[in-house]
Amino acid sequence: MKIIHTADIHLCMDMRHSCLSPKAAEEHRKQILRTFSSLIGEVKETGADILIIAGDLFETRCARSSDIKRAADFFREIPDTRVLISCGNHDPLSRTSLYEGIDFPDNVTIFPPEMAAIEFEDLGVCVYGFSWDRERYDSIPFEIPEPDPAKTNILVLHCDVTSRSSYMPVNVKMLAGIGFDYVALGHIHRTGAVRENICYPGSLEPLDFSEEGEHGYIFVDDESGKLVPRFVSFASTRFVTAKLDVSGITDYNTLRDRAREALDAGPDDYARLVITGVCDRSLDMSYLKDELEGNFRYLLVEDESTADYDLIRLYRDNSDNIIGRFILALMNDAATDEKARLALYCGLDALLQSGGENR
Ligand SMILES: [Mn+2]
Repeated sequence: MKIIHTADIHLCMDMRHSCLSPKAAEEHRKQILRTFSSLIGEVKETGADILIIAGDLFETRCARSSDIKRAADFFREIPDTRVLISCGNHDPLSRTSLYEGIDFPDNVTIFPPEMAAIEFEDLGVCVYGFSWDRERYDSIPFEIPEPDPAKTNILVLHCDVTSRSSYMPVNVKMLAGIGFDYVALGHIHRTGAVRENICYPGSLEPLDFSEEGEHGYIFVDDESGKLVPRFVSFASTRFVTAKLDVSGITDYNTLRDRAREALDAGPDDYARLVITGVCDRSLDMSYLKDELEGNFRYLLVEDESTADYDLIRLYRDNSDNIIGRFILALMNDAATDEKARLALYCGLDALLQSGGENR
């Protein structure tokens, strides 16, 4: 028996928290749909008996019923695979849910908002699952079922595995002790096995710069009667962040070359470059974006650097006010102490912003 376990696809998400431009966000939204379509191809190719979607298939606030219909049509392409959907906090099965009123094919089961068991006698498998019908659960709203040792038992849960959470906190130790052959989790967007047979696949495609690293799904295979999960990298994009300390860099070519070196990303990736340190006043960071953005799917440059001030001139122009006194107090220490230097520059940033003095 082969199972493909995915979760947190967030189809239709508008990416408004992603820091991408509206155009890049729209492109990523389409990419997520393309990747989901490829996953359906993967189901066909591997001949998976079961496709488990452990919550957040959709971003309900952005989806239209035609989008849900599109997903239902995808499932029509894999009639021999049992598709089991557990709704999560982003696509809860409420009365007004878009899942209602869409005609899903016979191979699809959407778990109800109570713990339910779906048995496939031909496979000797019983799959337990639950759909959220609201956006928060401070505790588990059901008893975890007792599995029948004569069968292969799988549990599907969209939940958190920390002790305190508003997203259905579940005690992993307790869960591991119950004896399920496999527990298919959803909700955490980074892939990881919390126990050998209790896994989060993570989001199928990463959704923003907080979702670095590899993304994909979990392929579960039956090896001599034991279910063995294996992560399969499947996403077409990566979100990559690099930090670049520009202290001491005085010419633009060096800045550009260091930025290139720092960004370990390619044309399919979303790249973010965070500029730190003390920046030479003559360097304009906007050139960096213009010159490098063609190397990536999208480039975000965040300038967190502090400007390198002309202290002598600034002191001369402000010797009779607080800016001059501030420079005088820190200037000697700043010559030898990096912390004092940063304190001086950050303080000047704040003072000059409020006082209207030029850099
Ligand atoms: Mn999610």
